[in-house]
Amino acid sequence: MEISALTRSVVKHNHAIIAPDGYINSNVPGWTNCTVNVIINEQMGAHLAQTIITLREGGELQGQTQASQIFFYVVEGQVQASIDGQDKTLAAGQYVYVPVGKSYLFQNPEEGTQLLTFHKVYEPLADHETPGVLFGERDLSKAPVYMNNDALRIQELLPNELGFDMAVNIFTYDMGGHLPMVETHIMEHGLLYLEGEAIYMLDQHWYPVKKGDSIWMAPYCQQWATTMGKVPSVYIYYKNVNRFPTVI
Ligand code: UGY
Ligand code: MN
Repeated sequence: MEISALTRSVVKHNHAIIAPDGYINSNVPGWTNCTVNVIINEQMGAHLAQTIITLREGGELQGQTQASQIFFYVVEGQVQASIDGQDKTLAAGQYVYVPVGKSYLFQNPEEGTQLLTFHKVYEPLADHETPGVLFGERDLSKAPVYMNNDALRIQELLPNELGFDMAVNIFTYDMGGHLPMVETHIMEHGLLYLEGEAIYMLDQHWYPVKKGDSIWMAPYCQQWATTMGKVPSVYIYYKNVNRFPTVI
């Protein structure tokens, strides 16, 4: 019997695990016939936002990016996207990066289509072009081995160019895969588990996690993870990159 007073979700000053059992829906102007769950935003102390959107029949997301760029990833289902005049049907595993100041429309979804979004205020860099709209897809053949460990593969979904101030990667851990060290770093992460189960260590706390769970890691939140069970664990994650590290 499940007990409604228990959850795996936690919210701490420098990290959070958000499991779907605690979702409460938000209304977002321009996003209709859908449920929106705001997983991470600045109210937590974060410098990114992450949402998960589930579209019903007739669901639509219409808007214009302002100060923030938005990365949209199709977790399940399919939907038609029109981004700044470019039209494409996006299915599970496909994504579009929408830079600042561009219009977007997602419409005619399959019932139950789930989208993940990452939002970050764009920081322009002198002498480097603001990135354009970019479509792409998950592809394990484009995921090189990470730190000489055959059980770990990372696909970078955005180009490694200084014009970009955010990265979004897909990290696959085969059975037995674990981070080769405890990471301690300035970059922040937002993350969604796409497959499997794992144990995540955050700020010296240990958490069992699985497909559907999201994690926020503030800068310098110490992190380590290992896969668990008989199938690989896979997550998609955000990271801020490529900008001067201090205002001092
Ligand atoms: O890119 C990263 O910092 C990545 N290795 N961190 C993580 O997966 N928690
Ligand atoms: Mn990291």
